[in-house]
Amino acid sequence: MAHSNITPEELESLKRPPLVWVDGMPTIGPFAANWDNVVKFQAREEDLLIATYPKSGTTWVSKIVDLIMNGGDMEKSQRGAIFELVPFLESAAPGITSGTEQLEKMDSPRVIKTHLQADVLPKSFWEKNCKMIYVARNAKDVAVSYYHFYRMAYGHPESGTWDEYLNTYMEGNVAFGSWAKHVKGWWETRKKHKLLYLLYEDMLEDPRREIRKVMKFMDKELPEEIVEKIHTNTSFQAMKDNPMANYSTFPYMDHSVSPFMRKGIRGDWKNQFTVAQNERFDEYYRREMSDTDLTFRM
Ligand code: PPS
Repeated sequence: MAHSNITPEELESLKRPPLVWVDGMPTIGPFAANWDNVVKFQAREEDLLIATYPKSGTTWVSKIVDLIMNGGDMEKSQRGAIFELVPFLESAAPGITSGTEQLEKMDSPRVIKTHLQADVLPKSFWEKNCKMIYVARNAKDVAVSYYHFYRMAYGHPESGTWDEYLNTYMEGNVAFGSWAKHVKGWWETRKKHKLLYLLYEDMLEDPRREIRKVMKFMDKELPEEIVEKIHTNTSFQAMKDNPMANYSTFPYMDHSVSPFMRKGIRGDWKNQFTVAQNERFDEYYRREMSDTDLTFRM
């Protein structure tokens, strides 16, 4: 299990820790306490890393990868919650087995989740030439999803109002830092490393096509009916209804504030941004993304 029992009183006292900067990147307070173990983490050649900026489709692609590894066998894929099957490398908190501890005990092949910026990733992943899948999502929908996640996942600092949060996000003072730095850093990485760069919006547009891309990258051939099964079992509604995928068994979250599986759509930012906020954001976006050929569909 990824976490042991923790009393409601203990949980209460651990809520809303401030962010801590490690290697120039802001991270969740308690994660910093385990940072040495992250830096010296020993990747193995057969590891598959799933890297994302938060709220970009991590859980979705994790479930797809686990199903592909298990030939589409849904029963096998239900052997544990997604955060147990695909441990979160840098996670650490009282009452929870840290990601590094979980991974050390795990047999190969391991699938590993990280939100670290490319330049902060432990060097053993590069040395072992591990395969990596990166998923990026457009900056505006991420901002909205992340805001609601801050509200419901109390390992983060208080979100403040939406307007305050949006400013903090644009400043890069949220957990795992600047969205722009993250997506650009990993985009550059794909030029020199075995990295499959996926877009959340492409996954929404044609999930079967993206599942096939992941299969190819993993050197797995599966018949079309299995692709269909994987697609069905990883739809937003299927994952929302699945306690092994929807984080309902994870502590530190209050799904009554906002569910982890919230909307799963593109363009929800239009329901959240005011016209003025959108103008401010577009200016930020032009500034931050002027030096890259990476483009997004908002
Ligand atoms: S985390 O906490 O960073 O690991 O979150 P992450 O899994 O990256 O992102 C959560 C958002 O992804 C949406 N989601 C999905 N969308 C479409 N289809 C599927 N199957 C799916 N699974 C998760 C989830 O709803 C969050 O987005 P929002 O916009 O908040 O709904």
